[in-house]
Amino acid sequence: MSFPEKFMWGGATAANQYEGGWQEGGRGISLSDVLESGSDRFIKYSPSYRSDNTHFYPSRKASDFYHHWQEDIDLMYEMGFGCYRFSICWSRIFPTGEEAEPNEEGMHFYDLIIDKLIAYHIEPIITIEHFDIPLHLQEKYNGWASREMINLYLKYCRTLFERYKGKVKYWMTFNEINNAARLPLLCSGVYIAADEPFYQIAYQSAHHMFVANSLTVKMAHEIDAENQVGCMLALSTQYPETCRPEDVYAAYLQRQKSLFYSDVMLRGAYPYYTESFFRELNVNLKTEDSDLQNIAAYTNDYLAFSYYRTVVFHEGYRTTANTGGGIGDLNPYLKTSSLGWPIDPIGLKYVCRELQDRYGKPMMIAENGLGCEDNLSEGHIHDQERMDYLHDHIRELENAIDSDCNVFAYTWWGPIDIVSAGTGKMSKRYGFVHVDADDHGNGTFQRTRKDSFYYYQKIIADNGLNPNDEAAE
Ligand code: BGP
Repeated sequence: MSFPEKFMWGGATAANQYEGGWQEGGRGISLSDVLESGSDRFIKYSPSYRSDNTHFYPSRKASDFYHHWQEDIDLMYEMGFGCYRFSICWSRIFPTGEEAEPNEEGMHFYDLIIDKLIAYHIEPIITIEHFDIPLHLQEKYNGWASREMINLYLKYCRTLFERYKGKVKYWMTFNEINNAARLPLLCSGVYIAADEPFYQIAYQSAHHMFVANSLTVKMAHEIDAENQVGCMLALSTQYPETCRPEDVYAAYLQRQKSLFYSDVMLRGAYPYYTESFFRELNVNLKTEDSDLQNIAAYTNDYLAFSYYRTVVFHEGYRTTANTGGGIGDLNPYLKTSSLGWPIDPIGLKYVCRELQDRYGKPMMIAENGLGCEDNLSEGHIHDQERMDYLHDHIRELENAIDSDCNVFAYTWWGPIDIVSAGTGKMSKRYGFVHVDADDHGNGTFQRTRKDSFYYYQKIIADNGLNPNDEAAE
């Protein structure tokens, strides 16, 4: 068996890490434009950002897709992409988020991209919000902490659904929504001061996002019955560190904290464990009458998730919010990448089966990839580490599909080098295509195909791994 004939191979990017052009085409300032590169990236933004030339704000230039989109889509086509997942920058459409009418120049930019993808038979898959709210909405409302965000988001969604009706079918509401109570500034545009009730604010924000998600599904289906709206979560998993029942139980509870989000959005209700979970965290949700009805009535059509690495978890492990680090320790049975991330292809199969069991909905691997530093030698990049990672994950994905997991698409993260969300640096590269830019945004931005470019091209052409081709073994 293996990959179905219509399986969609492609890549995924996010505007805030790839697009650049931060002050062009009438675009408003986005929260991501004021997040510095460096260790404080997730917890604060510089109040002096408007005049600050001493810090580097990686999103502002990113990979300059804004000026390279034609060339980049040509490269995607050359690799054989059947789909491309990308996000729209909200502040390019509504510069502050509060305008009545969209910014036509911003819309036009995405029109061109979508039309070119369609001309190449590359299915556009749009993330409506990927770590990227208009800065104004952060400053005025503290992002999703405020209920006001729901209507502003729905106005933005309506604009997209109406404009791209008949052109775009696949949508995702929020990137990695289950980071809302881990990285609230990045995920939901919410700043929580040290003396504020962290979980109360974070989960209240998540509730607003759940309501917005359900109403977005409703709206998308009303505008075009063909629309498919996914939810998107980070679902790399944690194993128990030992077989001590205490550790096994702790790892299970930790997993529930993530699956909580998909339980709400795919099963249409807060799960049974919500009450005890919220009691423990002192969370009291404020809801309106119709919220739970909408959540029940409008569940997502598919589950998209990112999968990078797995870690181990033990009783008493303290997860710290806002750090962006992995949640758990290294697994001694796994090798790590050159940048220290554990590599666990079997975990991908495990997670696919777990999620198939739990939800039985179509699934998409929305992000998978290896970030490492590349060496350019005489114009070539021999990125064997990346090819090995790709090969091993595709092999296990194939196994999952062979055992009837319903996965319909795979989009490699950052197929053309982009800025890392975690580090804010360019030197952590995921691409099959190198972008000549350094950690300070200097460079020619020239694109160069790496060895992995041809390797992925072959995987796509063969619709999976060719058993006779052991190149990356
Ligand atoms: C996911 C995000 C992406 C991304 C990726 C890789 O959490 O959705 O935006 O960048 O992780 O992480 P990093 O860039 O930190 O290596």
